[in-house]
Amino acid sequence: MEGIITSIKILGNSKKYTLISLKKDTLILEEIILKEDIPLGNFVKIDTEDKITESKKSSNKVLSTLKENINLIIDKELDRPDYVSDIDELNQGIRKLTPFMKKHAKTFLLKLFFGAPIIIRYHNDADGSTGAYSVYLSILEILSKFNIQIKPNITWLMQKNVIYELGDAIFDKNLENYFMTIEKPLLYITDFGTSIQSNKGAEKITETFDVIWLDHHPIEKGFFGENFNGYLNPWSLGFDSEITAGFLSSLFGYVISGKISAEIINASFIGDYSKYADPKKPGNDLALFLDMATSDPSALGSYNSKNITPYELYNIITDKEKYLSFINTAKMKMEEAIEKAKNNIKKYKVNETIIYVCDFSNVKNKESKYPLPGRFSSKLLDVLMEESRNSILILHFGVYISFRIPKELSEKVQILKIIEEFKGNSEDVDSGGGHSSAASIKLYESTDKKAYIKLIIEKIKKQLE
Ligand SMILES: [Mn+2]
Repeated sequence: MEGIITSIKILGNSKKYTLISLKKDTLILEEIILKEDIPLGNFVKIDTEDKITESKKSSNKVLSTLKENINLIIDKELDRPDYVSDIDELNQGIRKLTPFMKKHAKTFLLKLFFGAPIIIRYHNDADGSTGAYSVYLSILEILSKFNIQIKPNITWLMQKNVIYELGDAIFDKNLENYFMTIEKPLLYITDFGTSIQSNKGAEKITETFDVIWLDHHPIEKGFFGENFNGYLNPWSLGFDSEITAGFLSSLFGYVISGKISAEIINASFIGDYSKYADPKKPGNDLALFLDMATSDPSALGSYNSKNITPYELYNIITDKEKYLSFINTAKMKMEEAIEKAKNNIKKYKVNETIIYVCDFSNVKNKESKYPLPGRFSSKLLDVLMEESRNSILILHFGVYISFRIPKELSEKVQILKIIEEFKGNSEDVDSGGGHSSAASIKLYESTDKKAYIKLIIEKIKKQLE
């Protein structure tokens, strides 16, 4: 094998080298693990017995020509017609998003081919994980298209909270200790972090990483991410949270590889309570499965109880029998929880509207992490709405209060406005946000939660009157 070394990964006392070469217009990527030290950027020839037969420094000219040529190959690959959704309204969004996606996809592919470390962080719910999963599938597709056998340097991290904290940035930057690469490392974030509380982390990571950040939460004033190149949010383009992160990442995956799955997109819409969700189309089971998988990775046999990677998901989803049995378990657990909630719920009536208040600790099965309150509250509201369309749900657990408001009421009941008002009073409220139909607020331990819920109900009542 021969090529230019674009990435060196340190593995104890040996190193993994990524070699790039171009034969005519064909991109060839190879990797080799050696004990020898070879400088980054060198052109090397290695014989069949893994002996280095030639090693010489590449001039800057050679390196920049290589990059140019690979960019040409990428441009050619990305030159495909825009994705067309069968949901008409979405196509406007797709048209506006696609040019940005193309720019980011180009960055992503260059990093991928050059063996730069890539960290992919996704929120631990059905939406965030559909995002990670679709990016994963598009990587598989593009590698197979180019007939590339090497394992890319990608780290998949599921994000439990909704903030990209300084600690996360420090953790990510630590990766630099294990790599020497021509291309800067890349952080890809989806479905979380659009908050001023992510500012410190975002500032820190952009010192040495390129960042692609696809989110759909309303943008907080003063959010640092808004300033940088790789940040993309439908809100900045005149759209809103109905375009989910799972959809954004699926579209990103399409731009990269030409492949996209309507089922994955629908699962993200269902998972995030988007108006584009269609319960009659495929996606329900996947949303349910991903929701359980991300709430409780150990239930799936994941070696890490805090993380589930897309390749673990892939292994289950493509094993029909296993996949079905997990779906059945998830359905059973969800139904159990719904029944418990129905027997443990308080009702407040305002004209035609019923405000339901549910204490999640009365519902939660102590042995199982699934269901998590977020998805559960969406499901519970669906069930409650079978009785009356005019239903609002407040579900609380620990220091969190979460809200589910049906679309038809979300103009009248402006929950984000109420949350913003409370956030002004920082003595009681730690953080809060979401979108018009699904939002939550985090109180401090010391805050009197019961009194706060009462206050919130009063505010909602006022908006309803
Ligand atoms: Mn989301």
